[in-house]
Amino acid sequence: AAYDGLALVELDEDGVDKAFRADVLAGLAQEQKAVPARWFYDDAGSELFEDITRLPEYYPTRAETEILREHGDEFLDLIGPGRAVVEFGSGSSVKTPLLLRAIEPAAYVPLDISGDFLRAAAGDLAAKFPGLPVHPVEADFMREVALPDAVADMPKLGFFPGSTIGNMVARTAVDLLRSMRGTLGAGSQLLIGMDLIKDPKVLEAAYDDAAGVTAEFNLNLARRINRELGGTIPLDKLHHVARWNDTFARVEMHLEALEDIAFEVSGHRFAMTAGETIHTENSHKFSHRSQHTLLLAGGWTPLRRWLDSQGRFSLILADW
Ligand code: AVJ
Repeated sequence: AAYDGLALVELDEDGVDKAFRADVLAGLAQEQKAVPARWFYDDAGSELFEDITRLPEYYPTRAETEILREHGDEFLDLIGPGRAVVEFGSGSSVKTPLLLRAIEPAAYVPLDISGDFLRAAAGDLAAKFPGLPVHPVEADFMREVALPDAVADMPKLGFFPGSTIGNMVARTAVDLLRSMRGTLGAGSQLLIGMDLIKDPKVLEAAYDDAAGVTAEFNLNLARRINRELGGTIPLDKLHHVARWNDTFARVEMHLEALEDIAFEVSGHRFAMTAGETIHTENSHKFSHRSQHTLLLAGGWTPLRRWLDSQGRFSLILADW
């Protein structure tokens, strides 16, 4: 089952995102129903994710931001000035400036599949760093991307924060690391955020907060299916589940049917029995060793790891 993967937006005659419909129809037809996590992020979903990053239980954003704030001098020592920073994803308004301020880059190249997010983020950044050339590229970064000519001769630093790599199963994560290597080229470095394995209770709370924001985020996916794909999923009969899967070392999010239900999506009929779930997200967690193994399998040699003060999250610098 494909739980991840990206593609540029293509609409059909009715203005429906073709890839969204194809992913949902194929995913709901599987034995274990599943919808890829990338579909969480419509406008409402993106705002809910912003709310998640401020929850007391959701430590990754705060922990990674702390690392970026604390170690600027070492970033400058190990990365050096004059690199083109290529960010995989359109960038966070807090984390990206912390990195750019520390390392004195020669250019900033955000890559994102969503042109709207990309242009907004690039505009904000350019305003904060008036002298810095910003070259946004609208692209699917799961594949190798041709970077703008303007940065061709600059050494590159790839930046992939947030433990977004954790959304991918190992095979997809390795494919992505290898295409990043191709995109960035010889002599490049990669600065990547990776979350750590810890007490399953802490992990499950981070994905099932007391205020119910993550539950809303998860249910918003079903709401989006109903709105954009003419769905009749009964939202009040689904409930949010976050559970640690020790075999795969990941937190899984599911939408679980509270009773037997039947519904339609785009004219196709589906049924769920009580207790059956739609698998909506994987968030893989790592040991120090498994981080190295994954990076090495993707063609990257780890140079240095930083942890936050509570040892919950890591940022790793690797080179070609
Ligand atoms: C944005 C993929 C890093 O997996 O922690 C947060 C998304 N999902 N709460 C994560 C998410 C539920 C997040 N990433």
